[in-house]
Amino acid sequence: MTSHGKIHPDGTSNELKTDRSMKLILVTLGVGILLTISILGLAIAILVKVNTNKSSTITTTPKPLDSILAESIRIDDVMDHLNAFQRIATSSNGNRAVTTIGYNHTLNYITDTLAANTNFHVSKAFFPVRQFAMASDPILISSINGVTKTYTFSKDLSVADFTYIELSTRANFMAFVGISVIPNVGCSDADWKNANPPVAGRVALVKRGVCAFSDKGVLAAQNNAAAILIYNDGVTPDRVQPMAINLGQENAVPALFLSFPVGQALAAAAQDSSTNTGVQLVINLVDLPLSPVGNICADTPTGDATQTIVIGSHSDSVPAGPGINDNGSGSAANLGLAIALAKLFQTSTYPQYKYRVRFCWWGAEEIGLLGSDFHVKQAKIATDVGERLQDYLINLNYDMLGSPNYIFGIYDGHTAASNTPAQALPGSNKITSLFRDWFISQKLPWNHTDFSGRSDYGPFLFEGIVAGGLFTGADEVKDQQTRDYMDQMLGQGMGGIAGAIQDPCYHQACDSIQNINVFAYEKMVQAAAFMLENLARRDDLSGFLYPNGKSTRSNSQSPQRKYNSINEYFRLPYL
Ligand SMILES: *[C@@H]1O[C@H](CO)[C@@H](O)[C@H](O)[C@H]1NC(C)=O
Ligand SMILES: *[C@@H]1O[C@H](CO)[C@@H](O)[C@H](O)[C@H]1NC(C)=O
Ligand SMILES: *[C@H]1O[C@H](CO)[C@@H](O)[C@H](O)[C@H]1NC(C)=O
Ligand SMILES: [Zn+2]
Repeated sequence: MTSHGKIHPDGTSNELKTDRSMKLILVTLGVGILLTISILGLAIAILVKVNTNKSSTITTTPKPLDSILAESIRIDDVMDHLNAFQRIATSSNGNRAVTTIGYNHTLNYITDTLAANTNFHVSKAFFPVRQFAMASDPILISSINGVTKTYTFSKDLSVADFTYIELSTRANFMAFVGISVIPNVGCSDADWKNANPPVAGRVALVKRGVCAFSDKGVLAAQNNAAAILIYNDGVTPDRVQPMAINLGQENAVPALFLSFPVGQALAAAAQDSSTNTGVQLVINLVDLPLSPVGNICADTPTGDATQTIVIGSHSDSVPAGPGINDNGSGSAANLGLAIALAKLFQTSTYPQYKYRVRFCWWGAEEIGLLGSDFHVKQAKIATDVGERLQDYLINLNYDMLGSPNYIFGIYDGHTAASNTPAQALPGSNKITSLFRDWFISQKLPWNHTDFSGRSDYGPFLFEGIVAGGLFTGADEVKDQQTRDYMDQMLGQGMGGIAGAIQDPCYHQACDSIQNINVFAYEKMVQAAAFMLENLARRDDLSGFLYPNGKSTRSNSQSPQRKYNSINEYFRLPYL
């Protein structure tokens, strides 16, 4: 997840990274064919290479998994769930994104399968999500000393002067409105207060950088800007054109994204007191209702509800594709784990756990961790025993477990954001070590991955709940050293492809059932099962995870939420 769902602190989106990585690969491979064909070809090449090599070189003696649950879980069963998600996507316009029928079918499949195979208590909680679609192309016209200029809108960002920002509110300026250039990059309230002329009632022009785009949007609204125009910073050639971004569910201002030259020219004109500069803008939206999105949780009927282990994965895909690796693989693994545990509990030889286990499928991860965030917010105000945040000991998160050019990635507790509550750190580091030791015992290669809170564990971690998880890679390129290390551990040729993206179908239509490396996926599922059993069999899990004691923040103590609310690139169809 360094790769995954990441927006850099300066607001660089995944898309740009993907773009760059793709360019790198295209150059490396010297392929001059169409981008889509290359992506598909690459995915197939990686899978063929890895799968072919698997049969020839992998050692045959399976290692004991050090976990009855891990031994009991069958990858074929997990693949059945994944195939079901693929069938749902195929029969639902190719994806399982929130607000689509494919998403509803996904939720139904999860609840029906749980009902048929477990005696767990299943609950669904719905929360409303804002949808966004443009009714017509947005319009941006400037007037500088009476000379008007109409800027080019295009969905092809390489030719666009500007583009819309998702979850912009509507605007229809009849007259030209003056511009206020926000000093620095508009990340502090002081920047906004120091704008001259004052920004209230004017259009704020602010450069990309330093903080999340949504932070700039919040400050624009707080300072009563009539609209916000964000522009690229031109620092490198790939930071010139406008960007497709999303300002988040809570955005309350009209917003457009400008190219660097357009933003710079407007800023220069607006700052020159001898000129009279204003803009007109029109942002016409389709009226869409709030869409209900569901979280599903399934609880073991036994175990201490005030000491709950939460295992989460997200149930939605991006609109671009079926989302089988991202994040069908996590969802199916979670389902497989829940069912395997229910089956074991029904045997007399497998004692019940001391702790309750709550398996959850979060909705709307792809548009900003909305499902897990909603759940944590509810838990913070809940009073029922077992539903309160204080009842949670740990959140394990599984998202993207079968990337074609995989790594065995373990969230690295040491890379938690600096504002993570201290009580969550020792336990999170222990989870990292436990996973690492398991991979070592299995003679499998392993790598650390980023733990900055940009997936569904983020809201838990931010409230001081220990977290951990696994991740096989998204839009990062596998380097030579990592490939060689994996080759050395797994057998020559098993290490995948150096210089290629870990999941070349990340957030694309080709993220289908073909996009899963079953060998890697099985290991990750086993690791997840090992972790659950290892934790659940401890006498004093709370003492293990919170050696210095555990408290849960009250609402008033929580600082403004600082994990990124726009963790994934998200674009609804253009209506
Ligand atoms: C999905 O289910 C929700 C909740 O039951 C419902 O309101 C919504 O209309 C459904 N969406 C579609 C596309 O069927
Ligand atoms: C993965 O781990 C190996 C062995 O420690 C190391 O050489 C390699 O640099 C790591 N790769 C990444 C991307 O961290
Ligand atoms: C899949 O789940 C993982 C773990 O929660 C998460 O990090 C990742 O963002 C999810 N995948 C996508 C595409 O969101
Ligand atoms: Zn994603």
